[in-house]
Amino acid sequence: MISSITNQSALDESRKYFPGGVNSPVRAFKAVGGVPPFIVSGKGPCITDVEGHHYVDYVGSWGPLILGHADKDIISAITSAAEKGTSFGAPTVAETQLAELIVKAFPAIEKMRFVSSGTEATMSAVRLARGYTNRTLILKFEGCYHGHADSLLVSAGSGVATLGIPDCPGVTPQTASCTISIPFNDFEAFDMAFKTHRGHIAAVILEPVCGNMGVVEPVEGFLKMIREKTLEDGSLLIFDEVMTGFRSCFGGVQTLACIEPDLTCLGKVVGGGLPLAVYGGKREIMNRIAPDGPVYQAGTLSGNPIAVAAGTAALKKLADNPDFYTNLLATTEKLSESLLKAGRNRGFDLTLNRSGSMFTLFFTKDQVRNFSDAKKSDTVKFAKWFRGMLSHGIYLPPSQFEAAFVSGTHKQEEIDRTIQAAEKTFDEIKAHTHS
Ligand code: HOZ
Repeated sequence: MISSITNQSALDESRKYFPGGVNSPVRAFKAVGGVPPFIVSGKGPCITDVEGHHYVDYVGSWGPLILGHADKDIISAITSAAEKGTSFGAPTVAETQLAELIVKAFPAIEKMRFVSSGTEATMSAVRLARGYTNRTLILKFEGCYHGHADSLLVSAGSGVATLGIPDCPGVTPQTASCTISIPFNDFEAFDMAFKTHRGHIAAVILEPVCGNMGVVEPVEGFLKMIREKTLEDGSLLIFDEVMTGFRSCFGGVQTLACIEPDLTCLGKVVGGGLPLAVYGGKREIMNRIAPDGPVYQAGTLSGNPIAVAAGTAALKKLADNPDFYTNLLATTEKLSESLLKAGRNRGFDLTLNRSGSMFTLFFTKDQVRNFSDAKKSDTVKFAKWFRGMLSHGIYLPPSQFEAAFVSGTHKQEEIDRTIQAAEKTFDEIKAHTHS
């Protein structure tokens, strides 16, 4: 049955039922063109589509799969949890055990709540910040993406940037006006925002390393300055570590940067590839959440036993392997530097931004330190690069404004295959440009 299906026929069918034929916009390949492969399976660093093509995968389900596809320990944890029941809507001991692991990795999280997606985590953290401070305004950064809650869809990255949607219809002007958005890495704009709105900003929310405008790291002192100013003004600092949480290291960017946010949002890796996310932070703040406090937030599938089992298995495996992150970093460094070299040697203007095991290749020779810089990248060239790589069996994020993710299962063989594909792709783009 599978052999008679093509990616095109699968897309034609799915378009009858889903907008764009997909269940999350970037998957439709609108920014890069072509037909998205419909995936039937994944193992380790590779995925296979309905036509039987194998790809080295650098999407990794958009970040969760740091241990690769179908990790045997995660699968066995999922299987044994499922055999005992798939959902109870009641507390389980397993939730507390996962919470203990999270607190060990993130000392700034004293108390937490499990939810099912990163969007739920950030949306709830923002509500809590407003409820706790009795203030209204939220400050975010242009090109940072914190899920699709109304108040956070202002100047957002990820799919919003990919599709060039400046203001999302359906978000009321009243809601949007409570979100201030300023450029990332801009000390002056931050200072000005706090001067203008002193005493009214409930929270500053940011990806401490951005992944949704492509990868962009904070410049020296930027996170520290934000921490100092928020403390001084009495507004909360929310780190959205949905992408970076258990990816940059076992304790996220906050551990590497030695910054303690008031609230942290986690997702992706923490769920081991299943829908689980977390928001948490200082006990005093989290005690404002219902039923201990009046800020309401709930969810039927929150703390779902299968997701909790998958997350626990993933975190235990990462915690038990002290060399995991060092090796992952070395692999990513080797791979990304070789890609950069392959392109530059062929005369392409490129900038590589890498943070841990996340990287983005921008088609510009200039530094990329914020969203305006990222938008200067030649997205037409990016699309050609993306399609070329796909045709040579390399599955990259189908947007300039996303991060590529490397997993612990990407080994020399996959790296070599990727570099060869890159050399061919750059040559082809060049030949095509000059013909
Ligand atoms: N917003 C996700 C990337 N930053 C994409 C989610 C998806 O398409 O699965």
